[in-house]
Amino acid sequence: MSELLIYYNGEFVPKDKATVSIYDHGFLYGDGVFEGIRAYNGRVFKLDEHVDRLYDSAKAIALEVPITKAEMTEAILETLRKNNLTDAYIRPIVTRGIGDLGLDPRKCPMPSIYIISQEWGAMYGDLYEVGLKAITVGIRRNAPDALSPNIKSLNYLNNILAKIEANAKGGDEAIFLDQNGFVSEGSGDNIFVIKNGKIYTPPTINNLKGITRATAIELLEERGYEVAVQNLGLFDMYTADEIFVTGTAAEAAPITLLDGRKIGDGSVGPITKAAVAAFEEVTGTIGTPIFE
Ligand code: PXG
Repeated sequence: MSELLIYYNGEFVPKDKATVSIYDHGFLYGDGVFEGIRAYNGRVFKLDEHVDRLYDSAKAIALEVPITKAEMTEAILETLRKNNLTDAYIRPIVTRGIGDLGLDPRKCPMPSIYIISQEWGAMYGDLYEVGLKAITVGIRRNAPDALSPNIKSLNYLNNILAKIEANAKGGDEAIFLDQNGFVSEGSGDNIFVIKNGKIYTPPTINNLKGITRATAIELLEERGYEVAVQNLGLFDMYTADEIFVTGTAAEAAPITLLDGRKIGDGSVGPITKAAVAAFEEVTGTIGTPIFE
C-alpha cells in the first residue's frame, strides 16, 4: 500500500513528513481545535455537523479558520480520496499556528490546518455484546466557566486524567461528574440512562454537544421512545435499568457495570440494543459520498 497522505495547509504530505513546529501554539499550549469524524461504506457520517462544530469550537477560542466551511468539507473528502479510504476515521485539526514561546495568540499570524485519515473499525470490539465496565472518576469535568466542555479543543488533559484513573481502577471507560455533582459525560462519549422504559440524557452545558448523541435522540424518538434531557445524579446511574454511551469512536456502547454495581440485571438491555441497531443502520446508509 502506498504511504498515507496528510493534508497540511492545502497540500498533501506523506505521513512521515507531516510534522508540527515546536513553536506551534497547538503544541505549546493546546491552543487549537479538532474533530473526530467517521466514514462508513464510502460515506462520511454527519460531515456538515462536524464541520459546523469545528468552526464553532474555533469561534469560541477566537480562532479564525483561514478557509471556508465548503473548502474544509472538500479538503476532508479529498484527503479520503487521496488515501483511497471508504471506512475511516478522520481527524481535522486547526491550531493557532506558529508563534513563539509567549502565549499571546497575536504572535501567531496564520493558523495551521491538518487533516489525518486512517482505516478504523469498532473501538470496543467484543464489549458491545457484554457491555463496558465504567468507573466514576474523582476528577471533575472542566467547569463551563473555566474551559467549556463544548469546545473540542486540543487541550484534552482533563479527559486523559479521567482515562488514567479509570484504567488504574480496571474500567473500560470513565464517567465524569461536573463540579456540582451532576452527571457530565464519558472521557470521549455522551451518556444515556434508561429507567422504566424512559430515556434520559444530561443537558449539554457540562459536556460536548455530541453529534452521535443528537443522532441517538433522533433515532430513538423516531422509534417511539421518549427522551428527556435533564440533570442526572449518581443515584440515577446506579439505579438505572440500562446505560449506554454514544460517540464517534464508541458509536452506541452499553455500560453493564458501574463502580462495581450491575446496571439492571448486568446484561445489555432492549433499548440499548435498539439504539445500537438503529445507529448501525444509519451509519451504513446515510452520509456524504466520498467518490461520487
Ligand atoms: N464527549 C467528548 C469529551 C468527546 O471527545 C464525545 C463526547 C462524543 O461526541 P461525538 O460528536 O463524537 O458523538 C466526544 C467525541 C477517541 C475519540 O479517539 C473520541 C471522540 C471522537 C473521536 C475519537 O477516543 N470523542
